Amino acid sequence: MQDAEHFDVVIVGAGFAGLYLLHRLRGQGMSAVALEAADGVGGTWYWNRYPGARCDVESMQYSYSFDEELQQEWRWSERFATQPEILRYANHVADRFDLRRDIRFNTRVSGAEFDAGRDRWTVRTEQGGTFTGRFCVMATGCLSSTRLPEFPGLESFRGKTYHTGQWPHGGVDFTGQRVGVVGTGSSAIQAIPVIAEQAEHLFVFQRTPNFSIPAHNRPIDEAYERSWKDRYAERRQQARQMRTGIDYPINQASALELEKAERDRVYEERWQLGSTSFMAAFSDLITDRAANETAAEFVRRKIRSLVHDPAVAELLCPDNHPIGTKRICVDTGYYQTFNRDNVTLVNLREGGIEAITPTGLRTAKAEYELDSIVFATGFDAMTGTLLAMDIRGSGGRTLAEAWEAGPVTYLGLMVAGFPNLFTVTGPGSPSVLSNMIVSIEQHVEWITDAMAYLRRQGLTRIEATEQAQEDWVRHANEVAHRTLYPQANSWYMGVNIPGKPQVFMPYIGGVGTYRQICEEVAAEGYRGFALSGASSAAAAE
Ligand code: N01
Repeated sequence: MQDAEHFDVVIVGAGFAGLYLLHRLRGQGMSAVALEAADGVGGTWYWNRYPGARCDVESMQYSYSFDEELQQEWRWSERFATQPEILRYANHVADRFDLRRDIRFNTRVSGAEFDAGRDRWTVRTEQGGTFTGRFCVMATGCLSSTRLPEFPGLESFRGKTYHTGQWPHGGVDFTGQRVGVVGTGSSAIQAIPVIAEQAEHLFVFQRTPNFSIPAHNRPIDEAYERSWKDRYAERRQQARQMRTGIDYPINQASALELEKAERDRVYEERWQLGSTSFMAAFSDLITDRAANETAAEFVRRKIRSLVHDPAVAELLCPDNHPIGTKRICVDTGYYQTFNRDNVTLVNLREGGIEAITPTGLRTAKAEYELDSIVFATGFDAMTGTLLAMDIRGSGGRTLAEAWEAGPVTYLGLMVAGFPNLFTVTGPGSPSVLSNMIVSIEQHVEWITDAMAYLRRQGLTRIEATEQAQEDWVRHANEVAHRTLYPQANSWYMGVNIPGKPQVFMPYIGGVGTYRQICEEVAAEGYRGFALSGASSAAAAE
């Protein structure tokens, strides 16, 4: 066993959260190390290298705002950046701020334990390392544990299999191949049009059709770039106050106030604008089923107009959830891809996947010969990565025990019984419902400010109280159930993982509102957190 290494803060993960944490903590004169399972920085953008992968938040907004020179100097090439460009950006940030020297790559954390006598965390890695810190921050991302359903016969398949979330670094050439894609979520909807251009034949295995809005991606021209950079401070500030953390036009009117023709004109404008701002066409789309249905039906009409074969179009029309209650997808030519001769949509509702065979895939209705299978089957979202580690708080209680009935947190930042352990964009915070970089910056700043506050006060421990956690969970549930979101079988609800407790995990109160609550909590001396000091010897460590 290697000797333990000691820091003020142990960070798990070197994605966008881990990188900014390192930078901020260094600025505060605190020692920190980031433990990263991959051999490079970037988190989500390191792993998700599937064809067509790009962000569905505009590049000018999906980027750090903490450094004026960085945001002025970095130049995005497209309205929606590709995965390679975002990864280049993450690497640029790591180099620019000289962060790599505090990152241990190829280092996967297996567990973390709180020592209540010394107010310190001991973090262990699969590689045999031990790291201790006054604080431990889980910057582990929300979509970092891939999910591959247990298809019988998977290991018998003689071709190649891939998961979108663990894509080979060298890329994959599907030329001349019969390819199957399982799943039709955001990842699949981006990958399918690109794979279809390469493969000899593509079979898309769909269980649930999803709503997708065109990206209308384009290169960023000088004028557009200037329209952001000349007013960056103001526009970033605006984004921080928005419900989603994205600065886009919001219509405060109800969808039901207008005549159909006028309402459709508004939807058409949004469709032309593209991307997730479609859901801001009216104010009541996520709270009123009738209003929501007008938007859903507009998109279904679009699908019917884009897809030539009426039977295929009908299969692609979502029919079992309100629009937006599963993460809305953003695509480039997704629906049109089904007009290609080399693409077949297979409806798994007529009979699901029974087995993977040595030569392909068998459903209850037919057998498909395949050279490669791409599983775009998603993630054990928000809690999967945290619960994969053996995390033990006060009295040795595990996080798995604390979250047996679903994740509970105070503000998505801390869990009662786990002092000095923070989660970035954890369950109970806006997280996956928001522009992740905006939420990451807010969390990192709040967390590091809290650490600095403790230090100034000569304190060594911060912990969410049971009461504050209970109140927050109740509030978060109430807000969620005022919306249509819990009506969908989504990964937000944990439905995609067998046995996972079904609770709505992110906080839907909005990024702006949430930020204000966090600021008030801090201004009131960290209301709802118990702050204390250890012995003077421990405090000096
Ligand atoms: O995963 P998903 P994802 N048999 O869980 C299907 C973010 N993201 O990787 O709906 C057959 O959404 C499953 O079917 P069903 C974004 O937040 C962002 O696509 O369960 N099918 C579904 O179709 C997103 O929401 C970006 O019936 C099975 C699919 O697999 C999140 O990541 C890009 C099955 C899984 O879809 C996750 O997206 C990509 C089975 N046994 C991702 N099991 C952008 O920023 C599962 N499925 C653009």
